[in-house]
Amino acid sequence: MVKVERKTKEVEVIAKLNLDGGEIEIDTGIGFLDHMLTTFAFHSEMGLELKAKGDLNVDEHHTVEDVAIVLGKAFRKMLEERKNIRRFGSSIVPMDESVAICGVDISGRGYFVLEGELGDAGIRGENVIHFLDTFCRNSGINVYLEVKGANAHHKIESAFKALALSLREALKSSEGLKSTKGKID
Ligand SMILES: [Mn+2]
Repeated sequence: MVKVERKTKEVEVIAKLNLDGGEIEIDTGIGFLDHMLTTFAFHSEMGLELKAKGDLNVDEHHTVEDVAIVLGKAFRKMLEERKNIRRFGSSIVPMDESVAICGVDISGRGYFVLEGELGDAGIRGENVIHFLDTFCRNSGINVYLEVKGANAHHKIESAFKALALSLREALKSSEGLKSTKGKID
């Protein structure tokens, strides 16, 4: 289990992450983000306790960003102790008329690519993109995501589920380090 805290004049975040499972309890003050993070933790079979208190009177941006920074740093910390993993994972997750196609490489080099339009659901689509991009850069995880469909809630939720399933696969143990150069970064 790792614990990461971040406190700025805009947002306070505290997160406990356990890649091997455990309690899931999310309270960011943004209902939709709580829903996505709960779904993410549940389907990735991780334990995640995350509390954030941000300046939602301004808008959701700072809270979304700082939660992604903390979650990303928690992953990076956990990955330092877990080198022998499959590294790659992928999944296709439909949700009614929508579908998300996701591939991840736990490469140590954070990069996020999105194909498709998310649209606005409980939070603005641009903030979902900002969340995923910030998470990737802070965790060192490379995520490719393709989303199709009509309903923004479905598209975003299928994206979080697809990311969860891809990471669950990529984090499974392997024999030895999965890198021909002998180093992940
Ligand atoms: Mn939903």
